[in-house]
Amino acid sequence: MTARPKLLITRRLPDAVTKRVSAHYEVELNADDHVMSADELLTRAQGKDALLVTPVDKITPELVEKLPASIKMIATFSVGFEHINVPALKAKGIKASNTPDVLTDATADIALLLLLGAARRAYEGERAVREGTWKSWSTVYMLGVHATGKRLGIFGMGRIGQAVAKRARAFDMTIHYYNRSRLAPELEQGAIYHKTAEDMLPHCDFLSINAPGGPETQHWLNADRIAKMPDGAIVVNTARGGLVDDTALIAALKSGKLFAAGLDVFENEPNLNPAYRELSNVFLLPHLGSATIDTRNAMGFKALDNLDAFFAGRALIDPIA
Ligand code: 8YV
Repeated sequence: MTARPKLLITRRLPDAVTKRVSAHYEVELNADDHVMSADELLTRAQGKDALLVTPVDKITPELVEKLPASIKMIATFSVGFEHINVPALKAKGIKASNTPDVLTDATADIALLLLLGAARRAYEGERAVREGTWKSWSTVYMLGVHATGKRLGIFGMGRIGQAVAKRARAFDMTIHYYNRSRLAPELEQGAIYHKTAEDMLPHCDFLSINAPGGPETQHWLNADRIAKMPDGAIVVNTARGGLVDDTALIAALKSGKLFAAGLDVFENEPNLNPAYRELSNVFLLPHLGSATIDTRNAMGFKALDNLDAFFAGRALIDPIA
């Protein structure tokens, strides 16, 4: 029997995934699921053939430089891979994969939940009922923004953006989008393409952010861009916190320029800008985009499918390096 590949798994995996991986690999697990420092990761990577990481593990050029030569493959349990320095991996001949597709629906579902939750003041309403401050029905109590029939702008029309559009169509929303390249008509499905994001913003009663994170999109939604949106618009972010300039968004939520926001992701998670906690017109979730049992199992299995392919000498299914 050939030796089983040795794998360092940096965070706890769903049980079904741990069971499968343990049957085929010699695994080192992170028993208490803490976030490993770069030093710990490097120490525990000694003697391993591959790493299974998540976005909390920062695979920087410095870390890649110090990785033991035995590491040949890194699979990330995520679709986003801005935490992985791909050029550094390529330079060292290390392969890498991510987990696209399987989390598209779950993340788009959360975007709609945030869109509706922000528009209809779900957080304030929930709190009023729970805390007993709801005294009587009234024609003018806790009025929100009507979503059906409004215009939704999507920044980043990849798989998740398209799945958000599909759901928004059920609310008779008109879809506007900005993407690096225009989609084919069968994917566009009548959505209105804008050559620049700036052209799209005045049409956004709602804005859903669905573009990848990283230096190119850092603080994309800033004060200038918010100023281009209609007054009383609503922002939803299920992509990466770094796309939003928190100071600008918080100012717009405070001034009433924006009616509300729904956020599942934050810069420096979980240490979000504390001003968000003080605002009642922001609907906050702790990065739950892909957090369903089915989806997290599927993400784990996809990461393993890629590792299996690599160790069987086949091409990766979802290569990023
Ligand atoms: C995950 C995500 O919750 O896949 C991604 O890029 O942001 C989320 O779906 C998380 O990153 C799991 O590792």
